[in-house]
Amino acid sequence: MLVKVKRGWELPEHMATPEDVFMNRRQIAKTLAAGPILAAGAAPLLMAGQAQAAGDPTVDLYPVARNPKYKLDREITPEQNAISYNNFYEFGSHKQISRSAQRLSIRPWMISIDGMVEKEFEIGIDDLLKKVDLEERLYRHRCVEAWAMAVPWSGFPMKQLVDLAQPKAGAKYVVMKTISGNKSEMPGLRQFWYPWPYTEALTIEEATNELAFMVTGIYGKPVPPQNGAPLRLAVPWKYGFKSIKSIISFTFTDQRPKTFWEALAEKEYGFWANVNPEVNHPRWSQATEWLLGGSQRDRVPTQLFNGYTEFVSHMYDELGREPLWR
Ligand SMILES: Nc1nc2c(c(=O)[nH]1)N[C@H]1C(S)=C(S)[C@@H](COP(=O)(O)O)O[C@H]1N2
Ligand SMILES: [Mo]
Repeated sequence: MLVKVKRGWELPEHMATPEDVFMNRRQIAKTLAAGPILAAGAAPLLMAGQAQAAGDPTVDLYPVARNPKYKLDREITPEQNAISYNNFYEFGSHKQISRSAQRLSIRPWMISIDGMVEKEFEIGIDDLLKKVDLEERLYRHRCVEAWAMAVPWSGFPMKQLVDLAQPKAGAKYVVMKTISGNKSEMPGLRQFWYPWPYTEALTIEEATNELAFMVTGIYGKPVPPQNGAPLRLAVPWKYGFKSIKSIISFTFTDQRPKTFWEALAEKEYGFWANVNPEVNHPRWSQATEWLLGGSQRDRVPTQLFNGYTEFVSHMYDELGREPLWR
């Protein structure tokens, strides 16, 4: 039987919902018992991960020229914070997954473009990189848990991928999925109560908005596994969970899918997920945020659409709750 458990010891910014809803006490006990074993096993992997980063076949592509159009209102987050405080539940439902993520094998990496497209195809990440124009962009990132960062991503506009895919006229959404299945590479997948694979989606209008960015690099280097190698999304006007990592498929469809967090708790993590300081999470305020590298006590105001109103407000009602095109 599934019992609703309240975990009072959790920090408010911890995304506790799925465990609250789906974990029973015995599962919690098992998960806690497994923790130290996983941590001990991860130690030698750091070296392997460093070797992999050094051997990334795309290392010579970076740095790429910065597009000056996308400006920040704050300092760039120190690299060490952005690459060591992560959400990537496939490696565990806590922030310190950067070591264990080094076991993700990122070559070969095939990406499937399918569904309502002129012609379905698969393409390897290195071939895809030859067909797109890489640039660097400074973007803010706002997690629904109320931490935020500002990072230099490298990558290409998602519109270039949509153009390559040639969606049919009736397609309305593009659904993206994260690699899954290999539990020795991704130990978090053993948490069977999550609806793997991690799935996200945008409307085609959102996906072709100039801000929607496919990330392949960070801080002038290939993006490391913990941040979503070799291909992840950055949609900075939405809460961070929309920015799906380590993508292996793009499916064009006229049906709105159930996304990963929406399937777990749709009232807390809805489909649109536009950053909005006036709509609180049921268990904490979204009015302010704290910056990675700083103190959780130093809060800065959160902005509607995470400050990207000029680029995206035309797509939604004035509160960003619903799209206008429906
Ligand atoms: N596949 C996958 N993508 C994911 C997540 C995840 O758990 N799995 N977490 C999301 C959340 S909640 C956030 S805030 C960002 C975190 O990105 P970062 O670790 O690069 O800061 O990744 C998003 N993409
Ligand atoms: Mo997040």
